[in-house]
Amino acid sequence: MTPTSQHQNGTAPRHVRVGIIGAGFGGLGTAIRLAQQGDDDFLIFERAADVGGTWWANTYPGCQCDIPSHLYSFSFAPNPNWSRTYPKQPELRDYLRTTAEKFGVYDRVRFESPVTAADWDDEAGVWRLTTPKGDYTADLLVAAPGPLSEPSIPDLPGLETFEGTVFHTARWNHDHDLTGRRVAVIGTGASAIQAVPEIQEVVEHLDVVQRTPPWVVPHRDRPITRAERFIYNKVPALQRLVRSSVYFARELLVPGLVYRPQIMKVVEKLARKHIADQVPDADLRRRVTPDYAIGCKRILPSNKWYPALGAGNVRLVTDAITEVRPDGYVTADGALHEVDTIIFATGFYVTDIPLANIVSGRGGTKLSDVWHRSPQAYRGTAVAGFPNLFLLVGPNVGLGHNSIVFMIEAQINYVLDALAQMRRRGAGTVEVRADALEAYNARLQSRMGRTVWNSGGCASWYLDAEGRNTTIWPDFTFRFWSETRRFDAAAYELAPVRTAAEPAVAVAS
Ligand code: N01
Repeated sequence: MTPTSQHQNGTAPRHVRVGIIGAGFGGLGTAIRLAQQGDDDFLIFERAADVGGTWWANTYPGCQCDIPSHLYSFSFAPNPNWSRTYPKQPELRDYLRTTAEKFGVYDRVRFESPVTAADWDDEAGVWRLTTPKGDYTADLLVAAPGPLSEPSIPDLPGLETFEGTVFHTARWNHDHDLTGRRVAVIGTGASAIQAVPEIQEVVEHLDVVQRTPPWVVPHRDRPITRAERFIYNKVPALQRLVRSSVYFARELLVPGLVYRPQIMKVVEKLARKHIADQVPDADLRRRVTPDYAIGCKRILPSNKWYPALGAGNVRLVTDAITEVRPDGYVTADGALHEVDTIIFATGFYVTDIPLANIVSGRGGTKLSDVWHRSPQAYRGTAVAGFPNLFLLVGPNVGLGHNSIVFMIEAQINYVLDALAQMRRRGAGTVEVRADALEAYNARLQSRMGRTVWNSGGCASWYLDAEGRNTTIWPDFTFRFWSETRRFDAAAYELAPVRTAAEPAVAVAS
């Protein structure tokens, strides 16, 4: 790669070969791999004040990854010193920061620099990036904003009249002491089941507002002993072995999730036993037992959720909220529930990610106008009409059962091979062909019908407004890995580097 940055007396470069949006696992991973191969002409644009992405933004009490530590980390940066089998948010945030520093990419991050517009300039063959701290151009744009980064708060009538404190789990208000408060947590997804047991212990009263009960299984989280850590430090191969066994154990869920949902009955039995063991009250047991197939929504591990719901200061509310008033909220049965704090654990914008509103491709077409809230991409990475744009954890790359870092690393391989092939072929732009994208998605969607996500009888954020699953990868993850090992140039139009005066000419692929 020919460095095109203009490092002038330490001032930021205005043009880079690769612009990266987001300093979470995706953005940092891309940067590190570029740096490792000597391509250092890149910058990361991050809206937050530090690296970490999800693991920087989510600081709610109890925030923890529900994928084991040894697997939920970069393959090229194992951490033999994880303190728990499932990492808590501060440790993950620190891991990402330490890794960015160790691999020398930390100072390539432009903090508090959200990209507010990314426009493809067809004349110049570059992406024009607008940030509050200056404008940039980039030959290639790697967008890794995170699929779960924009909190979604339901539009409840009267919410603006509420006189207490309101916030979302992903924007936790640490200045608001919950001790002795009357609190409502709305939502019972992955974030709620981690936060509720923590805050239940300090609040005076807690309402947990449930629309759909989650399936919850026993959690195998435990501290990793000093002896284990010592061994991982001395024998790295052992840690790799643990990582692989965790990975393959998780892949064992795929046949049930994707091919034969009946297989998931085994896991459902475990979850039902968990309810029977932890919920003595028959009425509560009935109300927390889901009526859809397990796996249809993310399966949540917790040993603390049901005991928290059964605590004396907690009430499970299952009537829908109809209105918010200055002193509380009203449910469909007409009851006013007086609270002074409302915490939304209501998830994120997923199928209508805000990034799609700020990225414009050929002819100024917005990504959101192409997707119409039903995103699709080729290999979850490329979109026709958007040259030199690579999405990380784009459509249908998400997982419920295994580590997303695995998928991210697969996509990074793909992007790096695209760059290598562009260089080899003298290409200035790559753009996926519309027919390749369409055929890829037709194939992908044809497999969705029988999956538990589509057939399990639940409504989840995996499905878009039309009921299309645009979120989850419907196969073994090693298949995604093998499909993205090489950049398949035949699915793309490649054009040489050109000047404004020259028309685009295809490069032989
Ligand atoms: O969000 P969610 P989350 N009225 O969308 C409810 C990842 N994650 O932040 O099920 C009432 O799962 C909604 O109800 P329903 C993980 O991938 C990972 O908890 O739609 N309720 C649901 O109960 C996860 O899947 C970790 O009927 C309303 C809840 O809000 C993803 O983040 C930890 C409502 C939203 O649940 C999102 O999790 C935490 C309304 N109007 C999160 N609107 C790890 O450990 C929504 N709800 C890796």
